[in-house]
Amino acid sequence: MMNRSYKFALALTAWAALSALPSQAQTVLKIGHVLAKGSHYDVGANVFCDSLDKNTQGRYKCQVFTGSSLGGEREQIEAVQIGTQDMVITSTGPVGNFVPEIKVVDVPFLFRDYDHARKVLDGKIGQDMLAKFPSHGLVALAWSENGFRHMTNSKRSIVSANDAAGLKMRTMENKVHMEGYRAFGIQPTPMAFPEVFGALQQGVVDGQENPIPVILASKFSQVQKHLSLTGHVYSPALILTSPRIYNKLSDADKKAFLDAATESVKATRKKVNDDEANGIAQLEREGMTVVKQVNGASFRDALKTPYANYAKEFGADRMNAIQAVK
Ligand code: EAX
Repeated sequence: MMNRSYKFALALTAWAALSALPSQAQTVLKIGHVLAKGSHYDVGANVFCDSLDKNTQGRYKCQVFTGSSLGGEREQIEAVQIGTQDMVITSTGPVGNFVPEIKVVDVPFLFRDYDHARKVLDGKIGQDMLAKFPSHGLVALAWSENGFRHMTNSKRSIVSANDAAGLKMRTMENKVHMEGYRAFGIQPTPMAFPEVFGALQQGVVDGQENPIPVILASKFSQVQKHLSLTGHVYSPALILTSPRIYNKLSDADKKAFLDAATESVKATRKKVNDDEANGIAQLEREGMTVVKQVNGASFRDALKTPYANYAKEFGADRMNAIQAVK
């Protein structure tokens, strides 16, 4: 039978041994995006966090801030740059204002389809662009995905480009998009994403353009009657952090971040595939009138002048190299 003092000595020894163990330093990363819980960005953010937690044995965890709670995409990118936010999953919409070298990806009709876009971005062309971020105070862990953008509006069905003419459409703060949309006869109104639902609801703008996953997650069917599957732009997304965080990581932890980003992108792309397959029927059930076959040639033909300008700005060779990827 152990006497009391022996038990106390035993407990004291155990406590001393345990407290000598290296404490598991834990970092909780603040990651934000502008879409609703359950959206393709949110699926990607949570898969990133779960994978990172597992890959680092709990040393790195995340707190996900959804629904523009940390502001619009431009604001969140700025916050990552200055260090008040650790990560953001964002479309490339405002990114060209921070990293001009990637603006070419926003050219309308540059990408043929999802397979083409994913091959370009995951290949040398896309990976070389990611290498441009650190000199602009950002680290791009991977290309993620927003999707092919389609037009919605409250006025009329859009079949050809001239049906869009005269409509006041919200656009992202993206000059490449705006130049192309002007050529369709649209009045582009650049606006941060958090303001879009309200602007549509109050009729400040007639319409907007976004991928099916965004239209679904943002419940635009409540404020927009018409959807036209124009697919006029492929909208990449990015998983961004800052050199302040990334450069202090060990090689093993850098790999853990990159592997978590790879898992995140797989999950986001799967959610985009699912939303593309099921979302249009859902939006019809929610009351939207959907034009499934648009006159794509009318939109492409309208882009002759912008394309000459894009070639001047980005280099015809660079654009041809992207389009040559099979
Ligand atoms: O990134 O601003 C936009 O229209 C974006 O597509 C949306 O915020 C998702």
